[in-house]
Amino acid sequence: MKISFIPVIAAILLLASCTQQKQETEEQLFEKSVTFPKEATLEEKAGFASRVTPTPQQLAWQKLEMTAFIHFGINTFTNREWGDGKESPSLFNPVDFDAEQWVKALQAGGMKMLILTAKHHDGFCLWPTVTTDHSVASSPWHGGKGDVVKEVKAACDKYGMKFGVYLSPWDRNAPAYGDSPRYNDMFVQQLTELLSNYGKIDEVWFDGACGEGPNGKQQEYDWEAYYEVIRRLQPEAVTAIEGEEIRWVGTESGYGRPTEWSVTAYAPGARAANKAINAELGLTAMSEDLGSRNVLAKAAGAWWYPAEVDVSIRPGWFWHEAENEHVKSLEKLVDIYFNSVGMNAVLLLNVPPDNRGLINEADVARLKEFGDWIRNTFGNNPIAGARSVNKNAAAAIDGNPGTCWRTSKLPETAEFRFPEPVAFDIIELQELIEKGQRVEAFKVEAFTDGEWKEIGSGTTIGYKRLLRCDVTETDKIRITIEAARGEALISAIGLYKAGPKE
Ligand code: FUL
Repeated sequence: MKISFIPVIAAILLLASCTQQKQETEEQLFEKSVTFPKEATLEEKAGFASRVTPTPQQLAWQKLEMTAFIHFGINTFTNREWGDGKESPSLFNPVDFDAEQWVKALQAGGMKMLILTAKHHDGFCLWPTVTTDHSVASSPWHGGKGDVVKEVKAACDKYGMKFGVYLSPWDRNAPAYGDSPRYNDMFVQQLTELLSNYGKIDEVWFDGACGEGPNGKQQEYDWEAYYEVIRRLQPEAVTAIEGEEIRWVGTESGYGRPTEWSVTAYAPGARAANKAINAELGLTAMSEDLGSRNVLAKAAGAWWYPAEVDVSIRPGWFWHEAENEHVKSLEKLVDIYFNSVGMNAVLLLNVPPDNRGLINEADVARLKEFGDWIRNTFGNNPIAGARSVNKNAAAAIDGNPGTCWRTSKLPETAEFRFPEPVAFDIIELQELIEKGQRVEAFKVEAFTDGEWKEIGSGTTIGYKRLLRCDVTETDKIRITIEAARGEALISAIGLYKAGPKE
C-alpha cells in the first residue's frame, strides 16, 4: 500500500498548531479585568477569573506588604477625630515638625510607603493651595510659609519611601461643597496641585466617608473627572477605596478575610456603572464573599481589585494625648500582621504624629519592636535547604519568586525533605499572582512521631498566606493543593519560627 505523506504531514502540522492555539487560549491573561462571554458556564467563568492579573502598579503595590497612614492636621490640635471645618487655621502650629523623624520611625517598623492626609473632612489643607485660605498658609507654622506635603515628600525621597496622598472628597469647610459643579472644579484643582507640584505620587486615597446625612449638603462627585486628572498627571499611581485599583477590605480593625480573593466580582471605584453592577449583585466592600464561585456564578465579569487593611496603631486616627497610653501592643500588631499581610492583603497602618509634629515616643518604640519582630521572624527560611521529592514542585523552593510549582491534576501533593529536622510555627505560601490567583483549598502536613499530621489548611493563598501552627519539628512536610481554578502556580514556600513578643 502506498501512503502519501503529504496529507499526513499536513494533518500533524494542523494538529500541532491547534494544540498550540488551545494552549495559547488557555494561557491568555487579562490585565485588570475580564468580561465573561454571555453564555459562559460557571466552570468557564472560574477559568476566566483565574487569568485576571494585576497591572504592574498593582503588583508593585502588593509587594510593598506594609504601608503607613499619617493622619495629621487641624484635628491634631483640637483633640477631635472629625473637625467641623470651623476651626481657625491659627491652631495649626507643630513647632518641632520633623518629617524625617516620621519616615525613619516608619521604616524601622517595616513600612514601605507613607500616605498623608493632605486634607481631611474638615477641609484644612496641609499645603498652600490656591483653592482656599483654609490651609497652612493661614497658620503661624513657619510664618505661613510652610508646606507639610512638600516636607514629607522630600523626606520620603531622601530615605527611599514611596509616597501617597489622602484627599477627602467630603469637605466641611469649602463653601462650594454641595454646589456640585463648583466644588468639583475646586476638588479637581486641589488634585491638580497635589499631583503636579510634588514629583511622583504612588497612591491616591479617596475616603468614602460623608457624615452629611439626608438633610445635609448633597454633593455629586465627578469621579470621571477626578480619575482623568490622576491618569493624566500620575499615570503610575494606584487609586484606593473610592479608587479603581485598591479595595477597602471592609473593616478598620486590622482583620481581613480568611478567604480573600484579589479577583472580585465586586466592581471597583465609584463610577456610576460599576456602582450599578455592585447594587445588582448585592455586594459592598464589607460583603463576606466577593470572589468565590458562588459570586462569580451571578457575575458578568471580574476585576483584579486587591484588599488593603487600614487600621490605626492607636484607638483614634488622629493623635490624642490621652491615647499615648493606648498604643497597640506588639502582640496585637503581630496578630494584625497575620490577619492582613498573611491573608493576601496590604497593611496600611496609621501612625498619627502628635501636636509637636513628631511621631510620639510611644509609637516610635512600638514601631521598632514590630519591625524587629518581623525581621527576626522572617529572616531565615530553612526550606532553602530542603529537597523536593516531586520534580515539578522544586521551583517553589528555589528562592526565585518568578518560578513556580505548576500543578497538573488536582489534588496534587508535593513533599519536601530536610537533611536535618527543622522547627517552625509559621507556614508561608505564595502564588505567582503575575499569572492570576487560583488556589481554592490547600493543606499542609508534617511527618512527626512516625505519621503524617495535618498542621494547617486554608482556602485562598493569593500573593501571600501565612498560617500559624504549634511548634513543629520534622524532617518532612507535604503540601496538597486540593482545589484551584485551573492549574495552581505556587511560587514560594516558607517555614519560620516566630520571635518572642515581649
Ligand atoms: C474614615 C474617616 O472618616 C476617618 O476619619 C479616617 O480618615 C479613616 C481612615 O477613614 O472613613
